[in-house]
Amino acid sequence: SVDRIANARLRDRVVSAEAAAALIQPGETVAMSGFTGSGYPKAVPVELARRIEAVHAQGQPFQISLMTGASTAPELDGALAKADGIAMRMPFQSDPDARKRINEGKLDYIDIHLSHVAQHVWFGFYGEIDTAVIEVSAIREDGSLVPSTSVGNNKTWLDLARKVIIEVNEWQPAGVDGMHDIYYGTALPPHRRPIPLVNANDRIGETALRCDPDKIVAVVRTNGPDRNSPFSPIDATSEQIAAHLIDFLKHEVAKGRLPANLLPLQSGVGNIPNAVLAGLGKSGFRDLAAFTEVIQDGMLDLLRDGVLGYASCTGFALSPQANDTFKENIDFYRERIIMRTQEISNHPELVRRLGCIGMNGMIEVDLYGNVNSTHVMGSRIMNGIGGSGDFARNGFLSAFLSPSTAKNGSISAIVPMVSHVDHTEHDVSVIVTEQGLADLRGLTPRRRAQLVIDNCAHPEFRAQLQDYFDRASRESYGKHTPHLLPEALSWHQRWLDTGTMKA
Ligand code: 0RQ
Repeated sequence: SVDRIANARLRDRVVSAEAAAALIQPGETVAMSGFTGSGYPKAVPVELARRIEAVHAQGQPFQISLMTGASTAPELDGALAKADGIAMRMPFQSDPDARKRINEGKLDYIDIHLSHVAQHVWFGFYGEIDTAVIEVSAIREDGSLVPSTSVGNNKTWLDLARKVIIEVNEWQPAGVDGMHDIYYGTALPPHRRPIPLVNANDRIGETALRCDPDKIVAVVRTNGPDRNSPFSPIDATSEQIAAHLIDFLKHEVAKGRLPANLLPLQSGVGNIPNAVLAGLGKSGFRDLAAFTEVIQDGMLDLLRDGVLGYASCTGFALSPQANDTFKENIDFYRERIIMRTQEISNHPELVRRLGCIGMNGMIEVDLYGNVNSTHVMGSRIMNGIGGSGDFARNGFLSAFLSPSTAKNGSISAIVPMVSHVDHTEHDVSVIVTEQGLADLRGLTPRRRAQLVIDNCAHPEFRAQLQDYFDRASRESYGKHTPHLLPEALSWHQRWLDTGTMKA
């Protein structure tokens, strides 16, 4: 087969993963590729974790600050967290070992909007980047780098890092070449210009990443799969949530507020968004478009069936089965998928211009529509805000989806006051649970509260929410957004004390 490293100079820099990892020093800020389990480096982080453990065994300190696109995999976040090798992590992660350390207060984690990462690093808010470790699918003869299954922040990492380690992963399909669109027109304020993208499938950039070859200190050959975790089968709750949302979208079309083929869809990852996509496939919609961060199984199916004409993303989250389909039909998908940098896939200017429809999961929502996407009981982080805020704040409308209860019915996802706020009442259009849908647009806080109780709350918690709302409406200091302050977070405290939010 053809050598994936077509540039002779860079072929001479091929070393083992161990030798490459030895180039990373304690205290460095290391920026790696990877977005929702796709396109992350497979070998160097594992070797780095091994080296960190060896140094720790000798009683010496060794930690790095770690930045990526979004979540990665056990071979990256997991290995480095287990080795206690991460001092600071940003911007999004979902690894159980890293999460545990973050929640024990042993790992500093900074959770920011995914569209902010590149520019905040450019602005200098995170200091200098010492090393970038980037997975690619190939190196072209001219030395340009063909990304693999995610782009994330790779352009920024390659532009800013002092030294660069490239992993060339032969497992990734060679046919991804041509799927990417790397925009080099970003500048810093006050020199910014409009981004020339007006349709979700416009190409505005180049198909490969540029990198100064003098900065590339090592090239490592790998051959390993992306994380590719399977989705659970779609359950009844997810199906009901999906059905309510799809009915709503049809209603909006009937009212003339949305075109018959809707507006570009953004979908979070997880079983519920996947169920929504499956539902859309059976709903009669055609010629849909996606302008989103992540393509998961459901979107590949919609593309295959022609329900979705094309999709723009920055990464994938596929089951092993869907990944096989993707690889086998790469020529088909390359015509229909455009992978962008995450500063473009999530750009507020573009999300606003295109009028995206955001559909994301949540932990809890309060009576007035404030949404918590990240923290259990106000303090324990689950994953992070990811791109949900980029789309909720800037899209045409934003829907937040969740079962009405969690933890075997002991927790109500509808609470008097959220214990942490990621999306304020001003950025949330629609709430959906398996009970029903609350369309909060154009409603005052008190009317929103009644609708959320009536349409979305679980029957086991409805009377208790109504009682809180009625008493707050009578006794609250202000009657615009009624609250009983000593009680507003008492449901969470009760769960911590007794194991249930039920009074
Ligand atoms: O925990 O596995 O320990 O039981 O949260 O919940 O119901 O499986 O739902 O996988 O869709 O995740 C908000 C976390 C939902 C996700 C969140 C517990 C529940 C379970 C997962 P266990 P489910 P999902 C694009 C968009 C933010 C990022 C985002 C998320 C676990 O959607 O991370 O939107 N969103 N990115 O038990 C206590 C509650 C709970 C609760 C759920 N009210 N109280 N625990 N859980 N609700 C993608 C990117 O940006 C990259």
